Amino acid sequence: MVAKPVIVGRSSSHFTRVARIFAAELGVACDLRVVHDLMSADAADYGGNPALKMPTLVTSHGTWFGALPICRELARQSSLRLRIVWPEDLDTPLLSNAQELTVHAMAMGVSLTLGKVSGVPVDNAHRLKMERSLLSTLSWLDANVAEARSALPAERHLCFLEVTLFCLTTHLKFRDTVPTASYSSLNAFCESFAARSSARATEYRFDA
Ligand SMILES: N[C@@H](CCC(=O)N[C@@H](CS)C(=O)NCC(=O)O)C(=O)O
Repeated sequence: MVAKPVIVGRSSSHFTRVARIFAAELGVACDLRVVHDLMSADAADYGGNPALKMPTLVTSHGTWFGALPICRELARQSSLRLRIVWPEDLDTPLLSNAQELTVHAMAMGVSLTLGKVSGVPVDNAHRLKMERSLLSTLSWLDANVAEARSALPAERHLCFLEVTLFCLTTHLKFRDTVPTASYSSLNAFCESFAARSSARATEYRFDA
């Protein structure tokens, strides 16, 4: 049993940052329990997640696996009544595809980073395909981010699509996964989102 909710994850992880930004925006104080060994095969190191993935949210009344379920639980726990745009609210092809491709690119980023640290050769066919997939997904997102954002409800406080897009784009730069300088629309969006105190409080860094 824990008094204060705990997010199990890493300060360098983009899915963890999504959860932490939601926690900060929603005013739900959480501790971070760092997953120190990325190669650990012990679910206990990931807050009990048998998939050996982070983030996990551990609270006094239950444990949630994965960024989106965690964000939903944080919203339930929050006393603030924020207007949040969730993936199921994205009911046009443009918005729905933007969300799908953002989460896909995040998963590609995870696989490419793990491939790099575990020594997958640069000319490995699957690695090359993942890189191609990531780059073409980023081009699509860059071309569509402005129109997609202008189609979002104007009165929103928080939007899962925007938070994931921010965490994705900034993480690619942080980990140098692929060059990002040419994605001017994505970078412009990130610059404005980065001014939020939730973004400033969760800047990527490698945990000690
Ligand atoms: N479906 C999960 C995916 C989480 C995920 O891929 N997390 C990465 C860190 S950003 C991870 O656990 N990486 C370690 C690994 O894949 O071994 C979510 O939405 O939270």
